[in-house]
Amino acid sequence: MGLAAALLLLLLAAPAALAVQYTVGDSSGWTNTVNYQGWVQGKTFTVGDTLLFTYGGSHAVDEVSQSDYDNCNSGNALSTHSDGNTVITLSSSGSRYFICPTIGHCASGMKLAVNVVAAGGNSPSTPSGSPTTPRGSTPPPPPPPSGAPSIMNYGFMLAFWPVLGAVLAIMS
Ligand SMILES: [Cu+2]
Repeated sequence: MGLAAALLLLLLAAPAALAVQYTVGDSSGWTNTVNYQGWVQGKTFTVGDTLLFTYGGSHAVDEVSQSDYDNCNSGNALSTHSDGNTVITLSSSGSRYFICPTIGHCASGMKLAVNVVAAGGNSPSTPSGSPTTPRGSTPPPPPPPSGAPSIMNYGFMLAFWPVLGAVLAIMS
């Protein structure tokens, strides 16, 4: 009983403790040779997770609005980082947009949009009210069905209990 309760507590507590740090571009880092639309595919960014941008002196990280992301405009950046090792905490649900302000880099693809979902796993309500799904937010495919083994077990149980009953009846 104590062990079961402890395991249950662990299961309940674990999701909150599992904040993930994503290194943007993985080993390539934040540079102009990575397709960041491709990099976000299949990843689920949850409130509390962090993005780590690693980059050399020719790059920087500007967080921008969606329209400035679309237009590669760094003139109204919400925040600017150029330390080469920038950690951004995804502190709320919704979309976040990052571009490199170096001339030509954003236009050549050095731009990152992430959709951050609430820790409970629910999709955030879109603040703009737009019904369109943001790019890269396609949910992952469901896990493959694992029904076969349990069906086999069920069949085994169906066969097992009458046999056991017969054996016990014979023995008594
Ligand atoms: Cu750059």
